[in-house]
Amino acid sequence: MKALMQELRENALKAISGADSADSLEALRVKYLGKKGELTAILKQMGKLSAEERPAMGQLANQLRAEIEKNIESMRKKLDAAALEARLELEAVDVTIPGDEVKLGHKHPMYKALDEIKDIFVGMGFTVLDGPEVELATYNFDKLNAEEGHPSRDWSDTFYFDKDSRVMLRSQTSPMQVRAMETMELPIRIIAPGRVYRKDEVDATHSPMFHQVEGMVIDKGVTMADLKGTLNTFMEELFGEGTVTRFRPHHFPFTEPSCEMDVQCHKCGGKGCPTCKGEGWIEVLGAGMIHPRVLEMSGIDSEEYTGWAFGMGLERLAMRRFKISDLRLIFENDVRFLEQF
Ligand code: 2NL
Repeated sequence: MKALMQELRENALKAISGADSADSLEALRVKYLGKKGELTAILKQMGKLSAEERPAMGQLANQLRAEIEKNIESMRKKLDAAALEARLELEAVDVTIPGDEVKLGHKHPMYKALDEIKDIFVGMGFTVLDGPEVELATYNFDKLNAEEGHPSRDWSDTFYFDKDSRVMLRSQTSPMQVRAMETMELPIRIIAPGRVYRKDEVDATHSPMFHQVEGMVIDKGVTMADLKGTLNTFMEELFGEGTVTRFRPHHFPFTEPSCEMDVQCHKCGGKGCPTCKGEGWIEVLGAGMIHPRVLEMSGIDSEEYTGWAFGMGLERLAMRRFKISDLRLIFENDVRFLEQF
């Protein structure tokens, strides 16, 4: 029996040291120490031994079991460590390798200018509106007091979708303001920025698609003084404190009286230079007191309420703000141009 156990020990320890996985290790444990394993088989022969021999043999068997278990356990630890090592190696990340460069874009200069404009008006309590670019002539012209035959309604100026000239690409963002007058509760303080379309040939100052920011205030007791005060504040916020402005009389069908607003040339301080084409002043927007008929057409009592409105071209403002010389640069989206802002 002793010889059998000796043989089992040698075989078992050799097999365990050669095991290559937790599974094969478990199989060896069953093979040698399991209920139907080799050690059990040997112990079954204990009956053949004399009473004096049995305790010593039993002790030997227990020692052998303990030794094999210890070997299995230490081999299991070795295999676990090796497996972990292998996984770590496989999943290793070299944090010193330079990363792939992520090319981040940024806002278009014109939309940067628009963000500044929105911030200024929101700061003065205005709400920013958004609306459709395909419009009804009713909202683009009729309700703005631009009656049939008005030059801006001409087919050579406006993109129509139908032969009756009722559906069109909006030529100004006023339709949104008309919808606001019809639906919003008074008083109203809004700006309406967005794309507008007119049949213009492309050159350094014209494009068939451009951007406008319109705005209006309607309340009881609103006067031309509010118009001038608000727009002066706006220009100072946008172009800096001390910006000098002036208002000249003008004509629009939807406002009465109407005016245009100029900003004194920042380059020459009003003396006249190439930037202001020798004028000393740069025209920045059109504005006026909303025509009573326009208020009435949208259901507002012009005896009780008055209001003022303005409209300005966003591209021209951005060109001035960022010293851009040609309108086409704004739309071509040449990265070499855009990267400068
Ligand atoms: C310009 C002039 C202007 C308005 C737009 C407006 C809108 C409504 C009622 C009354 Cl709903 N007026 N808008 C008023 C005055 C001038 O734009 O030169 N834009 C580039």
